[in-house]
Amino acid sequence: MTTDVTHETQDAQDTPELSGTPTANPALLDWVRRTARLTQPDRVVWCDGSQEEFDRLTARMVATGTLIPLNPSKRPGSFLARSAPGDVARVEHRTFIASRRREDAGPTNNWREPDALREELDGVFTGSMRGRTMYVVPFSMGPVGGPLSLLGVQVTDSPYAVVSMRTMTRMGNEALAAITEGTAWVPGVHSVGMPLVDDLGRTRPDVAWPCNDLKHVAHFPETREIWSFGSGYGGNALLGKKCLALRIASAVAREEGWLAEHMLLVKVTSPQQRVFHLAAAFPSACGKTNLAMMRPALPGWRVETIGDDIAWMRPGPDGRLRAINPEAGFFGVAPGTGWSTNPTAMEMLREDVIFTNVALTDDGDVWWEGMTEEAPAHLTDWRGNPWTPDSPTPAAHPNARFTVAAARCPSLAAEFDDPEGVPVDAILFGGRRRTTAPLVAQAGDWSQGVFAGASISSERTAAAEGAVGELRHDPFAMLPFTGYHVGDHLSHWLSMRDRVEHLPAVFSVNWFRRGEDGRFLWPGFGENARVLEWICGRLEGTAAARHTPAGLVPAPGALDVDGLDVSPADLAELLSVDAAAWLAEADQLERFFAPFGAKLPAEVRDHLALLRYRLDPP
Ligand code: GTP
Ligand code: SPV
Ligand code: MN
Repeated sequence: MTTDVTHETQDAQDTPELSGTPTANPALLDWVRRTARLTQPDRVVWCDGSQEEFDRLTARMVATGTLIPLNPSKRPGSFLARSAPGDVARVEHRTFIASRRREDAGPTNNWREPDALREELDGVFTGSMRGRTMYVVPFSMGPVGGPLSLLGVQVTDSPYAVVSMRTMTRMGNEALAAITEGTAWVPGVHSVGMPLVDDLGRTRPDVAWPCNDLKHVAHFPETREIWSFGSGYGGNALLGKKCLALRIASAVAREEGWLAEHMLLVKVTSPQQRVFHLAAAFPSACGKTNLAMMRPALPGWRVETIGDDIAWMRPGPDGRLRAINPEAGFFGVAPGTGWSTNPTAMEMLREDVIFTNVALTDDGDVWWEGMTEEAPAHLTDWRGNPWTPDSPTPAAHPNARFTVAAARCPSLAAEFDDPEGVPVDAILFGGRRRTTAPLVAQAGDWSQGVFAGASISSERTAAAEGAVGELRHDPFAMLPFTGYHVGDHLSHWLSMRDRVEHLPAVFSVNWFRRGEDGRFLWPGFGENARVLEWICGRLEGTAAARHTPAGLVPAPGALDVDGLDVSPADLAELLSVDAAAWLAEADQLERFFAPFGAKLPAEVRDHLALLRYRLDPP
């Protein structure tokens, strides 16, 4: 699927000398100039974030085969992108944290010595944009100028990254205007790593999804820089998201006394009109988008969306933890999203969406596994091949994604844009566990809550390269996203006790428990409102609980299962804490914590001992 690219000539500010640049910020100009000298693009374009710019770029990507326009009568304003088959997910083994001291990156990150990494990056980025346009993309994570927001500038040779950044961040002129001389901003250099002109000056044709087998997703938390090479996939290429808003921001947050976390953020209103704000950390593809957009199955309850992936939480002047969603859009998992599981998302996806690696229907619409119960008789799969329900491979890639503006979300809360954020009442930690972890358990206090966050483990999903289904520890659902030592992350969480007067309550949840026959014991999705009701009841002091070694679970009758098709035996299993399984869990945790060494907070070690003591009193 190679397409010859006619070289773009219609861009206005198109000389590498940067004539007519829309900023006078010398540091920014100097950085752009140096980056252009290194990567050697044909031209440099400053992005303004306008609709005209978006239309121009998408039209060009349609012409080059990067985007397929969908049928406007089915899916107006929408496009399908098909990535290269090897560029479909985050590349954790090629994601690097560079710090002068190895122990500042910790045992769970791929550490690199900064000078050595810089030299390596200089090599791969030299001439990497030859024959292409380098776009300069100014953006803000969080409302521009907000007290919890951060500014960034991404340069990229990927127009797909540009239009995605426009949807996912506050991108363009307003952000650029905020980056005045002396203002802090995070630079990010991104190249798909496929120059169109080689060292000898020979040209080669472009392809629909350029990328490189060699990938680097590199972070320098000490100097607050990002360098990403070789991939066009979201988490590797949209630098505002995981690279800035989690890996760099988590390090900034540690220094400044706040939290940058892999969390959804929702506003929950009870039938009595009591309002609660919940933040929840689940690993990738484990239900954040679903919970963030949940339509409660319980009458009178309302869930409104603030964020579905990232939350920044700072101690507020009111003594509470105040949170924003730093993003401006949703980059969500398509498979499994259907009218029965997430009708809000289905409505949100009616128009103005960029889909990546889903299947194409014969009438120019999209389809993925789980969208409808029955698959269409014929499709074009995510690789561009004919597909029928008899085909041995899925029609959509399991990590196929949609990119859509938050404004399109019908359940978006009015507080979404509030630069001051919302006060967090409860934090939920969860994973995908077929056994062991109960449906819901409350931590006795903040310290036990930190232990619960540190103890998350989950079956691996398709969101990152690797074996799907394998159980792995994923503390705070941040294993691939913390920009510093994981043990310091635990200490930092514990230290919030000294910074926040009214701390949120902490709960663990698990929607994924299965019976011996393999079926889910809990119906999940909208029915998870029953768990939220119990959680809100705990906050109000009205819901009853019983003690288990793993925390407080609903007392008999305290969880509303009225009208639910869950047998008493299944319910008992869902709320059970099996001593043998939990002792094995404790052993695994001890092994996981061992490489943290002296960085494992004593308090966390004590909670592990206490867990064992409660499970098996001497
Ligand atoms: P990232 O965007 O990768 O960070 O992930 P996410 O946590 O937002 O993932 P998402 O909500 O898109 O999770 C998608 C997967 O979780 C799909 O396979 C869903 O079907 C499944 N899922 C979500 N909620 C539930 C639930 O309550 N029960 C069950 N059984 N599956 C669920
Ligand atoms: C995740 O993998 O957790 C995502 C998608 O939210 S990505 O932005 O690609 O990391
Ligand atoms: Mn995520």
